[in-house]
Amino acid sequence: MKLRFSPTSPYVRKVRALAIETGLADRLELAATDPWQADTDLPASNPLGKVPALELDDGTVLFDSPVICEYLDSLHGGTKLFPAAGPARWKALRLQAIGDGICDAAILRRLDGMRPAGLQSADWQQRQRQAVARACDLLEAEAGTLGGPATIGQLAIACALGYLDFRFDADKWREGRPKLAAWFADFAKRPSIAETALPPA
Ligand SMILES: N[C@@H](CCC(=O)N[C@@H](CS)C(=O)NCC(=O)O)C(=O)O
Repeated sequence: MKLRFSPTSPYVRKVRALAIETGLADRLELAATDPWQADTDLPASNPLGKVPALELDDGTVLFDSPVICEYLDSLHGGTKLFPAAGPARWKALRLQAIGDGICDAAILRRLDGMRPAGLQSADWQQRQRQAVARACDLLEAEAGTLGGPATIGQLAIACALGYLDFRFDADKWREGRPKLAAWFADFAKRPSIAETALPPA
């Protein structure tokens, strides 16, 4: 299997973290792909032009990261990171949606901030900043439920918080959110998170 990846993508990090958690990392061939390069061939694999994209040996290409993660989770016989059914499944998927949503909003804000000054929208960036702040507030309120066996939910949250550290360190998301900060400090010691740390910004 070939994983098309960018080293700074929090969604790619989530996939790689899941592969480590499930013992599948050795089965992933990593293919560096810059989705923003003008002549990239990425759209031939993923018409949406985004990483991660997972090219299977039969030619099938899977995207986006939740689909790739659930596919990889189906390949091993150990403890599943996607609970099969019931409240545990919805809890994990909801957490994944919060984590991925934080990344979505943070990336929209960053992309707008990279446009020429006259084309940027302070309102748009503020909207995304507030979405991230509200999601972090929710996680602080629910921090007591983040313990227990790791699922795709906690992996997604950890990758999202790592991305905030990487791109929006100045926002200091830990301020006023001591429980979430403590949970992240502990969870980030897992090899799957430590070994996939984003490069220096
Ligand atoms: N929902 C997608 C988001 C993927 C995504 O936005 N990837 C970014 C890199 S972090 C990308 O490839 N962006 C290129 C683009 O938007 O054209 C997922 O979970 O995989």
